[in-house]
Amino acid sequence: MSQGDSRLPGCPTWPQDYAERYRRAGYWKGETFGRMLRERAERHGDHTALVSGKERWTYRELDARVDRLAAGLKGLGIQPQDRVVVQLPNIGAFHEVCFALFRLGALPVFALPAHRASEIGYFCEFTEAVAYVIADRHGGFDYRNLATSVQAKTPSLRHVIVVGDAGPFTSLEGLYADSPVELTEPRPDDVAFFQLSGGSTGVPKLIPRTHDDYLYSLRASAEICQLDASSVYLCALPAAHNFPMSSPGVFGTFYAGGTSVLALHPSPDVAFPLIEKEKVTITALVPPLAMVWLDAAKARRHDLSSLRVLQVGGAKFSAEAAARVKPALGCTVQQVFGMAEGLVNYTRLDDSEDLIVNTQGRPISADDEVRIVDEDGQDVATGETGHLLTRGPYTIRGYYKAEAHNARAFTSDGFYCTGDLVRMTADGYLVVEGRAKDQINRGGDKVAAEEVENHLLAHPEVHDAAVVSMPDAFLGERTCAFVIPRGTPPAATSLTAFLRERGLAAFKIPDRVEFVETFPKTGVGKVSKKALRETLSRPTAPR
Ligand code: OOB
Repeated sequence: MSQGDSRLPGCPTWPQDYAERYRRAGYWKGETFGRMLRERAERHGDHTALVSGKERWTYRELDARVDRLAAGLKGLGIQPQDRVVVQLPNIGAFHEVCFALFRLGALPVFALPAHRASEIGYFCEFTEAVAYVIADRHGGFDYRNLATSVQAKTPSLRHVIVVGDAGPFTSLEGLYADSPVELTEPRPDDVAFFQLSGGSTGVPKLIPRTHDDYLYSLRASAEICQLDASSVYLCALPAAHNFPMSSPGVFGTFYAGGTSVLALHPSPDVAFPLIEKEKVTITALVPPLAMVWLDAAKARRHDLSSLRVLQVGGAKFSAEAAARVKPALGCTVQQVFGMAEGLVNYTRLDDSEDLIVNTQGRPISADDEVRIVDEDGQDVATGETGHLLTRGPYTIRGYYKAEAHNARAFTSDGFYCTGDLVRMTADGYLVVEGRAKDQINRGGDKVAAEEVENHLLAHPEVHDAAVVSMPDAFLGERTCAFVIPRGTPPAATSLTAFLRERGLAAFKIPDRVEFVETFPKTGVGKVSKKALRETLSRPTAPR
């Protein structure tokens, strides 16, 4: 048997023998998020846990506010195992809501601020969410309008909870009870929340992470990154993403008793003054942002000397760019190759310059099993490129309620098929060489080709659609949609407007649309995306 069952139906979990092994090895310590925060409040009560704008919370204050919020959420009728879609920008309320839900045993579903009606509607419906937590406005967008339309279509969604002006909905601020209430603690092996998969299929998949497995990954990450109570982590990427959440991210910084500083925007004009003021020691970026920071650092208008580690991950960081970090910012670069499904690889802070610049690191755990296989599932020789499969103490055994997909995305013995093409160096470090999954990595934002194609196919003038990546100097890749029209091609802008109206997140809207009469086919008659990508790099490509 390759998997067991968690208490929540539809969540595959580790088989008994593996669970026992991971406990015996000391990876799963039986901690929960709620208790972890309580212990930090007992140990580091007066130390600053979180900084967001003008607001600051000590561990004691954060712990107490989380208790009061958990009481208020319980008062609303939110129960253990209830799903709650959380879509908040980088503000303190995000972490208060997370930990209040963790203490209640209710399960956050971590949406990104960029998601719109298509994604949010799907998460709410698929998880039968009882509540949806938003900010009133952020980045020029009014989330209350989105909530109105999603709630109208989702019978399970009893509550919309708003940070700021709640309008017709429930105000988060009004939910903090005067005193805590008794709560039934979740079990350490319970699912704690859902992360989202970058995906390659029609709809995003939900990733169930347990207290035990996630706490192990962030505890070990904090050790690898040498975090302690004096560390100051700047969360510049969206807080809901796995990278700034747990690698080691804000949660790993809480684990170490350090301070987390939230930036509402990752641009240097927001982040650099925060680094100077809060004496930030470590932060995480995707490659395009790292490039922007490297350029902005030349102006030297801010004192960035506190920064010891710049982590870069989410997409491939070129060796040339990695080599520029130390001269430009005076800190160590750490490459991070991770996935919300589990496995995270890091270059170590004391690794040679060669490993740091030229590889994407090695796994967190001695029990991360990594296989690199050819098309037939046979292991390739060391140094050869192949498909990365992985299994281990913090890599899921299956997506939520996705039996048919799980049968393809996991081997019968429980390895997750990452869809990444990698090779392993003689020292056991991984180098990402490409991707076999039908996904575009748009500077760290993942776009599942099939999801966008399905939306395009809903357009009355579209006969067929194929979405592929095209190289881009800034983002690494952008998206191009090849479309076979039914008759006279519509304007490309009318197609992209159509996708926006369907509520697709902006980062998934194709950057370019090309109309063609037919698609090139592979030997077996499938659309050849490789050939489509090649037409984009040929000088004769249509413009
Ligand atoms: C992180 O997580 P996801 O779930 O958004 O995306 C995972 C995928 C990987 O399978 C790989 O295709 C790509 O993103 N990726 C990288 C990379 N880091 C992630 N490709 C090349 N080089 C890298 N350094 O992106 C994520 C999760 C935790 C920590 C860091 C990143």
